[in-house]
Amino acid sequence: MRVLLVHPSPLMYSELYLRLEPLGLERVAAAVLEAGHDVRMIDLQIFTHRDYFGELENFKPQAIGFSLNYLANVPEVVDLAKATRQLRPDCFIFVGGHSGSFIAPDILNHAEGAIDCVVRGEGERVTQQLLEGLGGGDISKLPGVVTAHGSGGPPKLIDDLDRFMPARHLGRRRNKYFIGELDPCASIEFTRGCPWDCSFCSAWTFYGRSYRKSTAEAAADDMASIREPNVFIVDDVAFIHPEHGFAIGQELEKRNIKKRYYLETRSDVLCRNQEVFAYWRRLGLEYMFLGLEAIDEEGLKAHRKRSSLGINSKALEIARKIGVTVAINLIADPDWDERRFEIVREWALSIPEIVHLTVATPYPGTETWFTESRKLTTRDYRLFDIQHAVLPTRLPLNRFYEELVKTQSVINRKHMGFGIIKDVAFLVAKLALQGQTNFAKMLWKFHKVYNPKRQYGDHFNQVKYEMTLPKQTGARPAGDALYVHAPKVARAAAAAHE
Ligand code: B12
Ligand code: SF4
Repeated sequence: MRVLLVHPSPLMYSELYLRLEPLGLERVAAAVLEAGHDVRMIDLQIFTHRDYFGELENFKPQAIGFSLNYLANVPEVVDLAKATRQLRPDCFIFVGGHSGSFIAPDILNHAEGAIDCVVRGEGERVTQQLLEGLGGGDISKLPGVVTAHGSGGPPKLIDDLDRFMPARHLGRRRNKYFIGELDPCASIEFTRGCPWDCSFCSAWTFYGRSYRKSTAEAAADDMASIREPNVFIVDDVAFIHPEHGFAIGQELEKRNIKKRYYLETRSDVLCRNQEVFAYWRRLGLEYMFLGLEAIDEEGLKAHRKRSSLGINSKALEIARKIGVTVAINLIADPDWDERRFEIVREWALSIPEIVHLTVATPYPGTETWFTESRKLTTRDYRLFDIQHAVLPTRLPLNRFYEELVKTQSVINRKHMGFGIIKDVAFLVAKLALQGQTNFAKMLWKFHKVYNPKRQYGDHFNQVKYEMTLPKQTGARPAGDALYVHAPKVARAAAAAHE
């Protein structure tokens, strides 16, 4: 069967700091290839809608799978599915991915028949079964599959993370993937899931709070297949188990692999396992993303971060000692006033690290979707990108964005002092000589992307598809209602009954 897999367009954040390969889609593509199908992939972060329709003409796919990791992409994917249905009425159209998994019935409703099913959870194995089922089976009985006529119950986790290595060769114009000055940059996955349970995050609810690892050999083989000199490690929290990080590193050394790396981790993990991060520094670790989220104990508690200010500052000291550049994330609450923004600016200017602000956003899959007592001010999916305020702001909305953008640009300017500009100019020139211009373009785009008028104006766009409002109960929902993949206890009980 001819199968086309599609990643939707970039959101605001990716217009600026990064653009990364669709690793989830590449894993699903590997599984579809293994099942013997003819597969193509198109990434609309790089290609246009026109290219997509061109692909429909040329390739004439019999099945099309859209990746919906981000809520803000829902309207785009639903509209593309509707247009595709008009052009190719017999084509089987399905959707999968992180956010899609939490709102499957809503997606089917919006699509009015243009989407045949939503695949919840990990897509590799079930997509193989789905395509096989199109030959005559009842696909609505497959675990994780939701159709307008019924659902096959909760999805199953794949047994082996090593089995479906990303089909990177299906990606075109890979030189467009970058993160900051790591240009070009590939992505890799060593582990899946997160054992913590922060109230604003859906990484743990998606994977049923499980945490799985690939073998060190498979991780190193995957790395060896990457051509790019830079690699972003997509794990939610890198090196929770230090022995795993050491084992992968040793395999890389055996294969003489040298690259520059960017990873994400937690402060307490960095403090606890500093040796493994120091070791990776020697292997080429350059940048680290730390979600500190708040600069006061009250905020850390509200996000259920299970960390403390003491641990956060110790983590920053360790990163400085090791020599890794840290990008910090803080969550800006819509309730912030001018004074609060001022405090954050002062704090951010007092430390050498890069600080990013995201806006507190309850979304399906998070606990705050149910517990947040403030009413959402919008039902527009496109605003649920953690760069817009979807809860009532204490300041007038336009003032909130002015403060947000001012804070972000003041912080960014600190990294643009004269000495640094010289270094940046050197880097831009060096990359340009290698034909890489993503980083250079990013530097000039800040004011176009982070523009308070643009962000405020986004609230007045016509809304075609409205989100279903949460049943705000003030409490975490009972049982497994919060999860896509059932947590271990429930999985064990289900297996005992099988
Ligand atoms: C890497 C990553 C990114 C990369 C994205 C690279 C890319 N182009 O895909 C970057 C750094 C660019 C990024 C950016 C953002 N991200 Co992000 N990101 C992640 C992260 C950490 C890992 C994703 C990943 O690659 N996992 C590994 C692969 C193998 O898994 P996967 O993609 O989930 O794919 C599996 C399934 O979802 C499914 N699947 C996926 N696609 C498809 C398609 C079909 C057809 C099928 C059947 C199945 C299927 O099968 C795959 C294999 O099992 C996740 C957290 C997480 N744990 O998922 C957050 C996450 C997805 N991101 C999140 C957010 C909020 C963002 C931003 C909006 C942040 C911001 N500050 O603005 C931006 C916007 C991105 C954009 N679209 O432009 C949220 C999602 C929130 C939401 N509900 O919308 C997450 C869940 C983080 C969180 N803790 O809340 N992100
Ligand atoms: S914010 Fe990080 S540590 Fe907390 S649950 Fe999400 S991925 Fe895990």
